Amino acid sequence: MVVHPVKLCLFAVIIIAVKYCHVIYVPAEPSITSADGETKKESQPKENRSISSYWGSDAWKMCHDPDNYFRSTPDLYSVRLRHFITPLDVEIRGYNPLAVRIVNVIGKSTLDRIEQRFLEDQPEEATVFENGTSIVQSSRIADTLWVPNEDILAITLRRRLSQFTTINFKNAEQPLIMSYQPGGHYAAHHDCFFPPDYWHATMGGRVATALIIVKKAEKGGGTVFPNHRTVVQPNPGDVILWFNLNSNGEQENDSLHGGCPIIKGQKMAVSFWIRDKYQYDLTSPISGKSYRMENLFGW
Ligand SMILES: O=C(O)CCC(=O)C(=O)O
Repeated sequence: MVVHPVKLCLFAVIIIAVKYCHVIYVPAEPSITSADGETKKESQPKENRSISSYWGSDAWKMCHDPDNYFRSTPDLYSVRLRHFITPLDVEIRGYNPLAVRIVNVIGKSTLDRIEQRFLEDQPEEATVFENGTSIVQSSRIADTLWVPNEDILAITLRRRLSQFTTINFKNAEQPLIMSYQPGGHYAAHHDCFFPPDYWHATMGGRVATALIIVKKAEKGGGTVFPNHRTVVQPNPGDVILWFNLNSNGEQENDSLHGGCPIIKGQKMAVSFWIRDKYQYDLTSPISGKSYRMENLFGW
């Protein structure tokens, strides 16, 4: 059989194209829009710095010796809420501003749903907000997944958190699931933005942060509050909640906090950054003062 030379050429072109198509087809670098409304490139080169260089030596030391700081017995409260049968166990880690650990308030089936969602979806490299844009930087190493506010999982979590605090979780950013592996961390930082971010005008500043613990690392991975001189080593189902702003909307400097480096195992948590507009049930302490337990729990 004689094959026509034109057909032969065509056939050869197809074979080469199929074999090397990954060279010919270069997809555009994907971009995503983060919660702060900024568009960022997904892959950016990371700078070559050790993670310890992002930490103050004090906080670094605390992260690596958490028991020493955990032992500094926190005040324990048993908070009785009218609509709850059993009281809540609340451990106070700082008063000015308030930083608490609320013990075992998220059920196992909800934690499983969060983890499942993270595994099934497409997490991204974590970013930090700097000079008005979100960038990938080694001061924060984690994989993250935003859950849209209208998603049933976000609705379930907001509803649950609203049951035991006076905070209006409807005026929070969409929840962010974070997974830290060994070497992962989030260096000490403040959660509010100066200058204000994209959402400030409509939602207000980040008055408080609620962190749901989904999985606990085997070693490392506590949440450190260097100025409160405490490292919280929570368990799955716990919520750590702290205030970033005072009642005048000014930054609480001692709300400085970070996710300690993971030495072994995996940590998974969900962050809710709560904005200060429409917080009608969160009564304010007198002007310029820190929020207190009675504001948070509505006594
Ligand atoms: O993972 C942690 O322990 C800290 C998380 C954190 O810093 C944040 O949500 O702002």
